[in-house]
Amino acid sequence: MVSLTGRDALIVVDMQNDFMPWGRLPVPGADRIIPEINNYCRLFSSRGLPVFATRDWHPENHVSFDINGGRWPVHCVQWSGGADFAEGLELPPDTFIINKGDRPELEAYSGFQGTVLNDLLKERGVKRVFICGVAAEFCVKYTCLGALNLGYTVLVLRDGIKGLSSESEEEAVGELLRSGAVVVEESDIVP
Ligand code: VGL
Ligand code: ZN
Repeated sequence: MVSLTGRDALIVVDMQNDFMPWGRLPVPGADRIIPEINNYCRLFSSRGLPVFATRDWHPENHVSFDINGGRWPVHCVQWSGGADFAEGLELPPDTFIINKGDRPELEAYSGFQGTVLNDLLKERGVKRVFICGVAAEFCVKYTCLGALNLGYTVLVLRDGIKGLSSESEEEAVGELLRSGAVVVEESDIVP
């Protein structure tokens, strides 16, 4: 069991329309974790704990797009509907929004890469981060590894992540466990 403390924060990774089944880079079943993530948002927010939401925020000429020689279909283009937070996602009004991948020449899977996320967490005295979102093998995994490298205790919310396939999702969770993350689900958290 895990009890929430004043040094905890929630990080919601890339819950945007383009990663939903109706989007341009769909993560199968990503919409099914929306209710769970809404629960986590309510839980943290009702305790006065900060909620951060990362957002893939690419310019049209981004290096990760297939049309520009990269490996992904065009997705999460700045200011497009696909880059909006997923329909049905209920982020608290005071959520800190962290844009990433906004430079044409740089891929940024981690929410810490090229952002002020670490500074904001430090300012708030956060020591432990609870991480959920998509895609488990990419932005969730690299955000978790980034947090571990920066010295945070990382709790992966197992019922709040979704991968491109269940096999690679499981693999990502295994890698995070071996890297020192803790894996929990909602019933493990004492509110
Ligand atoms: C992501 C592929 C490309 C992610 C972002 O959010 O996991 N995956 N850009
Ligand atoms: Zn991207």
